[in-house]
Amino acid sequence: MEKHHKKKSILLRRPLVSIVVLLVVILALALGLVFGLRGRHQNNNTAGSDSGSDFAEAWNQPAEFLLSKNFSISRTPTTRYYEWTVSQQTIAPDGLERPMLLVNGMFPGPLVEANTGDRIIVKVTNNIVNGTAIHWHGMFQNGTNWMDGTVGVTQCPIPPGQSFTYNFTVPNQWGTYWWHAHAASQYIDGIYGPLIIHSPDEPHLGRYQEDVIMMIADHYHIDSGSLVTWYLSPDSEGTEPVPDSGVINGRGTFDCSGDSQALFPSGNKCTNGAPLSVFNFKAGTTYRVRIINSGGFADFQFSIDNHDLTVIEADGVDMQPVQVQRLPIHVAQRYSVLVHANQAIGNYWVRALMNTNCFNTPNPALNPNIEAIVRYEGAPSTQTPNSADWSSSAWVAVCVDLTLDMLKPYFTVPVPPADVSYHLDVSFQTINKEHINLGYMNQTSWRPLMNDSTLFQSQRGIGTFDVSSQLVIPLNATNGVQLVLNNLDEGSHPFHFHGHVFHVLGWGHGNYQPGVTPLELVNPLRRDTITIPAYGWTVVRFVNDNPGMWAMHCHISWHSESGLLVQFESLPDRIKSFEIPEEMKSMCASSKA
Ligand SMILES: *[C@@H]1O[C@H](CO)[C@@H](O)[C@H](O)[C@H]1NC(C)=O
Ligand SMILES: *[C@@H]1O[C@H](CO)[C@@H](O)[C@H](O)[C@H]1NC(C)=O
Ligand SMILES: *[C@@H]1O[C@H](CO)[C@@H](O)[C@H](O)[C@H]1NC(C)=O
Ligand SMILES: *[C@@H]1O[C@H](CO)[C@@H](O)[C@H](O)[C@H]1NC(C)=O
Ligand SMILES: *[C@@H]1O[C@H](CO)[C@@H](O)[C@H](O)[C@H]1NC(C)=O
Ligand SMILES: *[C@@H]1O[C@H](CO)[C@@H](O)[C@H](O)[C@H]1NC(C)=O
Ligand SMILES: *[C@@H]1O[C@H](CO)[C@@H](O)[C@H](O)[C@H]1NC(C)=O
Ligand SMILES: [Cu+2]
Repeated sequence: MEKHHKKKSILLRRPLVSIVVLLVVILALALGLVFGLRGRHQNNNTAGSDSGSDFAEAWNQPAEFLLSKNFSISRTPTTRYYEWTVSQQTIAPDGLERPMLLVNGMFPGPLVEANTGDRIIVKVTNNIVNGTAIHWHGMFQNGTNWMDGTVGVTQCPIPPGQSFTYNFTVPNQWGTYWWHAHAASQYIDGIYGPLIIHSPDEPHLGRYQEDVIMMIADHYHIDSGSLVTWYLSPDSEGTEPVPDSGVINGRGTFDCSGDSQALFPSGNKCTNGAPLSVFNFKAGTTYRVRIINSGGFADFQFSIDNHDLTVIEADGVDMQPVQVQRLPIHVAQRYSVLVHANQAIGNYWVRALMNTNCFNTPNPALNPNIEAIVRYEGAPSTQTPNSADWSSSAWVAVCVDLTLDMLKPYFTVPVPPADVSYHLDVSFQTINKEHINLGYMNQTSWRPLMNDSTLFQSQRGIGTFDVSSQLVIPLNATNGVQLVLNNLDEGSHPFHFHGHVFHVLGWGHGNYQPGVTPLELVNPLRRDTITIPAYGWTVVRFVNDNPGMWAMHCHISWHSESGLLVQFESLPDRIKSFEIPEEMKSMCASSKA
């Protein structure tokens, strides 16, 4: 196996054979759609489109994303019960129709809202053709690792036609989270939504009057399965699929004439002038805006014209307030910002500008300026904003997070010692024979087990895992763990750790030089998703006190699909005594290897 670095062409080459393969896949999908879904376009949700052709009248801002002030923030635990059905439906989020995978017909999917201490129960019925699973992004799942919803790691997929009930508590965290499918690249096709945990103990509770969610995401006109097939073929030469557009709370707008120039023209029905999301603001009110990057690939720079943003939370961790005008947010990260409606009555652009510098090929169809509208009460509802983008605030051309000195946690938590330390390299390598570019954590490129999970294997005590596809690091003792992550690749990677928050001691460009680069050991940033810079490094620590099999992976969907995932087997002795519901084992029996 000869390995060399990811090869990238300036312009994407698309040999005819690649297009033919893709068209065949799309055709197969379209046939499935015709037979499976015709006449099922109807849906009665506020956030969906009632039919592909009439999107304009059907789209409404999901009302529930303006978090109800009627929600009682309380210390009295209760159970929040949800029933969800995952199905394929054709909608046109940006004006172009395409089949999507949706929960209860909604895009984004339903809000999960609870208090710290509550139990969350979600019965998920799978009505799509493939197995699925739902991950509760950022939840510690302490003592319920098997509810983490990660195919091949903590469960087998929920088979088509079957249901599975997730059931977990949230004893010691609050803030802005989200949920999404963790089976193949399915969340890119629409299976995601917000997960908000409140608490009377939130330090910034008294600083705002209203609470609103903005889920920003890149959007593709071709189903993700076809895009992954292409990406993991020699034709892509390691170039990721670049989005066609983007959405804020499920809405965007696309110039239909661009479809024929797209990297992958869809040929689908398209209507110009799809409406954008509108956020109604009242002058004088302070809003907590919860920004969630629920996309698959793109890093965004978020801003609201004329309005400063005061960051107060990152990935569920309260921050000391810090003011910015432009906020970089990578895939799977979340921020809460305070926005004071202190400007003249009017309409203002909300901008989520995709950082196209971080794509390695352009998509001629893409307008990277993804927008929504803040509309003050009393402003004309027909007017397009004529507000101007911040000129004073620097645009950062590389995809990196806010610097560590800007993100200081509100509550200090002692940094665990480096009782054990692991070094992991992130790279892409081409397998010579097949000319396929795969992601590697050290020398392992992850492939999900489909009829088993590493959690179940650990419980059965199989001893060793298949190192060709599963890099599992056992962590036997309840102590501090340090990870040195070196990125040998030319792209940045937003790494997410299930079940934990990282203490981020430092990051930088080039190779990490122990002892040369000082690490932050007093109240460093804590969060669950960190961006490792291109050809850069990050040093993190965490406490190994949460038993289970935990994935740590790049959240760029194309990259996790290509293998950038490592697993930590925390406290294997405790895993042995997990009482995992029998029905989870039976889901393995009915899934294909
Ligand atoms: C909140 O409560 C008020 C008064 O009880 C009621 O009028 C309103 O409809 C409620 N809003 C929501 C979103 O439930
Ligand atoms: C959820 O889990 C709790 C604790 O194990 C259990 O008592 C309860 O019956 C479960 N509920 C459902 C609907 O599975
Ligand atoms: C189902 O899975 C196959 C294999 O991964 C994939 O090619 C296909 O696109 C998936 N279909 C849907 C509707 O997600
Ligand atoms: C990963 O590879 C590096 C470099 O070869 C090595 O030092 C390190 O121990 C490996 N890490 C693990 C967890 O195996
Ligand atoms: C963890 O425990 C296993 C089984 O007891 C043992 O084989 C392994 O060497 C231990 N690893 C460490 C790093 O202590
Ligand atoms: C998990 O629970 C154990 C006690 O059961 C506790 O010691 C530990 O701090 C918890 N960890 C997290 C991340 O919640
Ligand atoms: C998964 O499938 C393979 C091949 O059919 C089989 O050998 C293995 O026992 C299965 N694993 C489980 C846990 O059922
Ligand atoms: Cu990545």
